[in-house]
Amino acid sequence: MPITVRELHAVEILDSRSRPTLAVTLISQEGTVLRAGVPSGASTGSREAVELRDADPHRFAGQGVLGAVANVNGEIADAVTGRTFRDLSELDGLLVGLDGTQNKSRLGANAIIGVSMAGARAFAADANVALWQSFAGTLESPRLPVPHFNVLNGGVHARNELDFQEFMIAPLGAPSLAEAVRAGSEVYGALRQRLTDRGLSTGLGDEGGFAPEIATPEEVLALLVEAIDDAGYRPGRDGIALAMDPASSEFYRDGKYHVAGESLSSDDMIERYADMIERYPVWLLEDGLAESDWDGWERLTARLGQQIELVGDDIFCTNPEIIAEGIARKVANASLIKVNQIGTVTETLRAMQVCREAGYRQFVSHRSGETEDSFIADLAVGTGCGHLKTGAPARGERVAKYNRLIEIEDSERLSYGLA
Ligand code: 2PG
Ligand code: MG
Repeated sequence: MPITVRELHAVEILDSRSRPTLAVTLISQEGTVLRAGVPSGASTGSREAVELRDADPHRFAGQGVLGAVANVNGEIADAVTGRTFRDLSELDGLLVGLDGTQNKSRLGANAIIGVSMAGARAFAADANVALWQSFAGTLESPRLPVPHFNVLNGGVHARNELDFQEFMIAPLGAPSLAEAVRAGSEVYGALRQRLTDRGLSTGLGDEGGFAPEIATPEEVLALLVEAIDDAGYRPGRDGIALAMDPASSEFYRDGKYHVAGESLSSDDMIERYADMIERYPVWLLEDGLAESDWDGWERLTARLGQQIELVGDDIFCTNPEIIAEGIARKVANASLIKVNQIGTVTETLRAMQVCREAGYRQFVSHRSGETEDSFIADLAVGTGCGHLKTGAPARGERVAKYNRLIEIEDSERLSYGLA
């Protein structure tokens, strides 16, 4: 059913890292009020849609978003108020056209994605279905995703010495979403205890995982296996598997990867990963190599692509064209999916479609800077993508998404898992 926009409004709010972001409110002709909170990344790909920041050193150290807010309340509101849209792609198409740039740098991807997310909610509300149901039929059948809990943080998301950014636990063998969340929480607790026993810090990184002073990724993987065991679960694909996002573009300099004091070539990194996979139940590796290291990615995929899921984040930027290029070059076998990385919900769904047609998996993701908006939980369920990462099983902005999944499971009879 078409919707008519009665009112559109944005305001500057705070994200989970205490940086400004946008909250967008769209009011439909019928008076339904729809809101969206805009996420924001720290380890960003260079080809991401551009987040507009004010660069005014007197406000929020230059991070303010009053310009983006003004674009929503001015130019975008003028273009959409009183207008009727057949579907979300028509609204998103108008936003992309209005911006007029390749990377949404004029009006700001943060402004545009907020309007697009609120718009998606307006179409769902108009059809009288839950948000996840409005995505049903676009890709796979709706399904509850395996949550990937980021329990140990390093890289640019933490102030410790660990170079790898994210270590996740994935309850692939859980019988239901609720049991998967329970497992995530119990292992998180067991890990806290292990760290305390060793006299290591239980301070948190940006996504709610612990950020202790541990130098090497192998030490972390060993610790996670112990914590899974402590909590009474089986480490492995039939129980709780491990996943990593080293976010390696962040420690790639002068053609080398700088890990724990060592300087490694792409091939050194590939062999290091091969060794980790051999010794620990790692089932998924995201951004194992840098966004500019396409040749390395080809070799990584040839070497490990049959054994584990290789997810492209910085290298693909949820961009359908770049993903298509990756598919042609046999780079990775899955793509991370972040709505603000491409800037509209319609283009996000297109990126997922490109993946699906090539047999690439889609891994829906939050950003390190988040709001309490749980949009991505519905996106992951409705598209049936099978797995999602949205931080630790702790901190309100992360837990909001996991709790939303629990609510959906409670109200619907959907299957859980990747298969
Ligand atoms: C990532 C993300 C989310 P950021 O690298 O996958 O975990 O981090 O939002 O900082 O890009
Ligand atoms: Mg990443």
